[in-house]
Amino acid sequence: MERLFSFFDTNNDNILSGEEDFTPLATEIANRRFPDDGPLHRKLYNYLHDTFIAENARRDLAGKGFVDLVVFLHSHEYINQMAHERPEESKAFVDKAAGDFFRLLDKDHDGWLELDDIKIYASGHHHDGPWITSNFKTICHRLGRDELRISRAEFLMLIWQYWFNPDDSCLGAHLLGDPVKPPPFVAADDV
Ligand SMILES: [Ca+2]
Ligand SMILES: [Ca+2]
Repeated sequence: MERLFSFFDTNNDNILSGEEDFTPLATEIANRRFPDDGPLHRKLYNYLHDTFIAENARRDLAGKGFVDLVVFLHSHEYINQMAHERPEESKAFVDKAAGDFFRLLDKDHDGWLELDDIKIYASGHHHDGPWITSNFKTICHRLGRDELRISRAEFLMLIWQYWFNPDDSCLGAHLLGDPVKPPPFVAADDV
């Protein structure tokens, strides 16, 4: 869950704020996905912005207008507990929460995400860098595939690990890692 917090904290000030983290995030992802600034750009921006703001408001239990790590962890206690005690239920939760993102990122709607799709997502969060390519290659290789692409089910499995598996050697930790400290890939059979 700490990994997810720092992923959302795009300006690295240890708080999640609608204005400082989520508005720029929605703008960046929409700009990268639809550089022509047409109606689809506006539609995507509105969807991302409203989703991010609503989620952050839900976490902000004390109504402070921002969310720090303590509040973030507290507001995710239930789903974190679910992930460890009722993994099937928590996978259904991730399917619902991240399934729409898969559809948005899969720009040719062929059911696969390719390297460029992942780059749009990661760079929108300011988690950019050449390590994205090398990590994605390793992930595809570990999934037993020569082509650089992942399916919806694989994306959701990796996102589940990214959110809930605190082990930095798990495959999902490398999908959208930290640009400052890219997680080292150690040999681990975790898929
Ligand atoms: Ca922040
Ligand atoms: Ca695709």
